This record gives sequence, structure tokens and C-alpha cells, in this order.
Amino acid sequence: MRLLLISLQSNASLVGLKYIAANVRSHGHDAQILLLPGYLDPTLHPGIESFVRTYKPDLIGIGLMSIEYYPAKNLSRLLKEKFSTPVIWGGLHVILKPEECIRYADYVCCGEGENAVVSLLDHLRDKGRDSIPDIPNIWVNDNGTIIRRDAFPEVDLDSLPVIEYLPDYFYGFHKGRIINFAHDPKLFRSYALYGGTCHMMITTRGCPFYCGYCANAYTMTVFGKKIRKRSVESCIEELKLVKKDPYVIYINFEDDWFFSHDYEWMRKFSEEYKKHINLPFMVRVFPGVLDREKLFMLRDAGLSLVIMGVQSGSDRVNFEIYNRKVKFSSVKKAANLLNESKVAPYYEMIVDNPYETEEDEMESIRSMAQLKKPYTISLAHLTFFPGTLLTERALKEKIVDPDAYLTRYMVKIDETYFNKLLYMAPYIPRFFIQYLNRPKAERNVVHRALTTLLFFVAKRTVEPAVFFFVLTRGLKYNFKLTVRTVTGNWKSALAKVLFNFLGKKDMEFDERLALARKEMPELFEK
Ligand code: B12
Repeated sequence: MRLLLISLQSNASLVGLKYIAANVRSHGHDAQILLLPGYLDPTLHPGIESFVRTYKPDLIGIGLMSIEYYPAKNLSRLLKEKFSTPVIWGGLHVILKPEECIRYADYVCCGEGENAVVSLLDHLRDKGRDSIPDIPNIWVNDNGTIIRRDAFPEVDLDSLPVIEYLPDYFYGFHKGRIINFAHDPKLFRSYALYGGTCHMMITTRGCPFYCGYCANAYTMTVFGKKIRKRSVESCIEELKLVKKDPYVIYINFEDDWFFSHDYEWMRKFSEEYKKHINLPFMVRVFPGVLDREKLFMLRDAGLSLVIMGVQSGSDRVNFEIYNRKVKFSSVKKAANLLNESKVAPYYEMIVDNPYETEEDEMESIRSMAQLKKPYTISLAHLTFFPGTLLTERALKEKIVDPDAYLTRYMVKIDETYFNKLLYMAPYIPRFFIQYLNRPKAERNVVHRALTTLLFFVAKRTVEPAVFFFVLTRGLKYNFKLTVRTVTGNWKSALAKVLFNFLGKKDMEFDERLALARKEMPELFEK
């Protein structure tokens, strides 16, 4: 059986679809992945139509996060007009909103897809399209009658085949043509994050923290609370494969909490990683539980960049709004530890929070200005994704538009006075922050002009310099790696300096969403 997996994501950095395709192929079926970056045209492009006609898939799978909901709805309509091939939807948005998604597909997968999709392909092969499959996780839309199924037992991660950096069955839609990315790696890299210099993988699934804004609070009710872990052998096997591609110079572990691994696992992983892989890598850490011994073990193995969620510099906001029981004093300790380890520190903050008072925003800025420098910062727009604790509260209190999350990128923030100040906290002297960090009523034209000027200058001078310095320090001043990291990322770095916060591909996606609202208003109707 042939499965065509489609992503509408604006970039080619995929994880989930690769795991499904690898598992489907290891069970004797065929699978191809097609990236249609932000495809939202009112008609199906002939290039896509002939690609599908040539491959003749027995099943078409569309993977989506919430930001890809309308493009998925549109694509399903277009495919149904041309093909009778059954369509299945899957991915984070489907897990959150299965009732909504099943209306636009023949099947939806409400959990992990690796084994569920293999069972569906086996079913279609053995029993045909007209018989209703009885497979956990796979809901069926039988001509409008919805048949719901229980959740599939979660996948044993070590039973899954590993994924490749650039599989030879990964295609992309580019300027009206479908191209095999493996035959044109340069094009693949232009669609991948970080210029394609890094391989994205995960060694665990699940997260023990119940942050109010995060979808994990919901997905844990689906996947179970236990964090599932891969063995060191499975991870090293994948990394040995990935390392064969000379262009991969960085590993990006996307685990929500990489430090959930115990000391034994960390020790073995660090040894094996240093011996067989020895590439710089990045992980995410949680401030309140940053373990010194594990940090330095990983640092010795090549850890060079750490992403730490701080979210707010106000304890009130973290405790009462984000349900993050982490005092800022713990964040300070973690920042000192990260600086001592000389990794590149990258701190994530959330802004545009309707629950934040002026005092909260000022305290957040004050706190971040006190953190040990150098560090870099990213700001994300508080997005009320379905199924999160905070969204449940906000909907009850009617303070958000329930559908706003479907058309807004998290990285697209409001250009407010406080957001600019917060953004500059790592890059300008503390006395400037103290002078400018004041309530609206106390600001005058000098404060506003100075903030705008400093923001304009800092974003185009100090920030890139700090980024370059911490990246190089994180790479232990290895000249070759630094040059390759910078050359690999210059495009995204330049985009960051020139445009505000959205990457070029996300901006195009944003514009396309706005255009589609005018061209296809029916698509956005409930
Ligand atoms: C890795 C990751 C990324 C990567 C790769 C994403 C990818 N497509 O693989 C990158 C960096 C590209 C990314 C980007 C974004 N991300 Co992200 N990302 C994650 C992260 C950390 C892990 C996801 C992952 O790999 N999980 C493991 C894999 C195996 O699971 P999976 O992807 O869910 O896939 C499984 C199932 O869902 C299902 N499935 C998935 N697709 C399909 C398709 C079919 C047909 C079927 C049947 C099944 C199926 O089977 C898969 C295998 O089990 C999650 C946090 C989390 N814990 O989930 C956030 C998360 C998914 N991201 C999120 C967001 C918001 C974004 C951005 C919009 C942020 C932004 N820029 O504004 C962008 C959007 C995409 C873009 N334009 O770039 C949110 C999504 C919330 C929502 N409701 O949509 C999350 C949950 C973070 C959060 N905590 O809220 N992300």
C-alpha cells in the first residue's frame, strides 16, 4: 500500500511525519512525504495534481498543528474534488480538536500515528475502503456518521525505526514544481530551519510540567503522564545515520525536558555521543530543576546551546497565570549555572498576556535586566491554544476570541513599549532599562523616542553580536564549526535582523492567510 503524507508547515523541519513514514516503510508499505509550505490556494496546482496522480496513493495523510488548520481544510476540499483517495488527518491540532477535524477528512488519528497508520493501511489492503476499520486512535467519517475509537496504547519508542535527516522520499513544492529534496539538498536547506544545519530529534515523549499555556497539559490526558524514553542505543543509532550527511553540524533535541533522563542514561549517552557523534547540540531545560552534574556531563559531550523557558520575570504571573511554580530566584541560579558552563543561553519569554498588569510587565523587565549576561532572548505572543489550562480559564472569563489561535503565529508579537524594553534587557545597560521601565502615565516623548531608537539599534547591532559571541563560546571557540554555523544560519539571522520576528517563510504564510480570508471567506466559516 502507498501512503502520501503531506505537511502544510512553512518550513521543512518535520519530526512526527518522518517517524510515521519510517514505521510504515519498515512494515512493508510505501510512504512519501510532501511539503506544501503554507499552501492555501483556491485551486489545486496541476503540479501537485500530477504528482498525486503519478504516485497513486492508497491513503493521503495530512499532518497539522493549529496554525495549519485552514490550509488543511482547504487542501482536503481540493483533493476530494480531484481524487477518491481516502484522506486522514493527524497531528497536534487533531489531538486537541478531533470532533472539528473529522468533519473534513475520512479518518482522523487522535494520538500517535506510527502504529495506527500501519494498521489502517493493512486494513485497506485486506478489507478494502468500504469496510469500516476498527483501529484504536482512528476515528471514521462514514458519509457523515462519525465513528469514534478509544486511544491506542502509547508507542514503545525503541520499537520504532529511527528517522533520517533527509529521507530520499521527502518532496517539496517549490515555485510550481514538486522536487525531491534528496536530489536538491540546497533547496531542502532553504526550507529547513537553521539553514538545514541541524537535525531535529526527540529522545523522550511527554512532560511532567503543567504549564498553563502549553498543549502538553491536554496531550498528557491522551498520552498518559509518564514520560517515555528511548534507549541510548536507539538515539545513537539515529545520530550515526544522521552524521553521515556532511551538512549536519548541529543536533537539536526537541524534547520538552531532556533532563528527565536519569544519571545512568546521561552518563552512557554522553560517553557514546562524544565517541561516535561529537557534534554540538542544543537541549531545552526547565529553570527550577536544572541539574549541575547532568549539565556539565552534557557540556563535556558537546552541549553548546540551551533553550530555557522563563516566560515571565514576575513570580505572580508565573505562579498564578502560567501555573509554573518556579521563583525567579531559581531562574537566576539556573542562568548563573548556564553561564558558568559557557553554553549559549537562549531564554524564552511570553508577552501580550491580557492577564498581566503594568506592574507585572515592569517587574518582568526588571528581573530579566538582573540576569547574568551574556544571554539571548525570544519573545512569543501568548496564544490561547485549545485544551490548555489558561485557555479554559480565558474562555470562561470571555477575555479571548476562541479562534484567534488559528491565524496567529506565536512568534508574531505586538510592538509595544514594554515588549521592546523586555527584548532589549540582555542587550542594553541596566541603567537604561531602569530609566525607561516606567508606567505609561509617567512616560514622555524622550522615553518613547529613546526606547524606539535603542530597540532599532540594539536589534541590528548588539543582538547579532551577542548571538555570535555566545554561539562561538558555546562551540568552544571552534573556528570551523563557528564559521559553518554562521554561514549555515546567515539567512535566518539576516531575516531576524531585517524583519521583526517572523521568519520569511512564516511571513509569507501570514500574508497568505490574510489573502485567503478575502478570496475564500467560506473556508473560515464555522
Ligand atoms: C518539534 C516541534 C516543532 C518543530 C517541528 C514540527 C514538526 N512538524 O515536526 C518546529 C520547530 C518546526 C516547530 C514549529 C512550530 N511549532 Co512546534 N513543536 C515541537 C515540539 C517541541 C515537539 C513536537 C514533536 O516532535 N513531537 C513528537 C512527534 C512524534 O509527535 P507529533 O509531531 O505530535 O506527531 C505524532 C502525532 O501527532 C501523530 N501525527 C502527527 N502528524 C500526523 C499526520 C497524520 C496523517 C497522522 C495519521 C498522524 C500524525 O503521529 C505522530 C507520531 O506519533 C512540540 C511540543 C510537544 N511536546 O508536542 C511543539 C508544538 C507542537 N509546536 C507548537 C507551535 C505553536 C509551533 C509554531 C506555530 C510556533 C511558531 N513559529 O509560531 C511553529 C509552527 C510551524 C512552523 N511554521 O514552523 C505548539 C502547537 C500548538 C498547537 N495547538 O498547534 C506545540 C505543542 C508547543 C506548545 N507547547 O504549545 N515545532
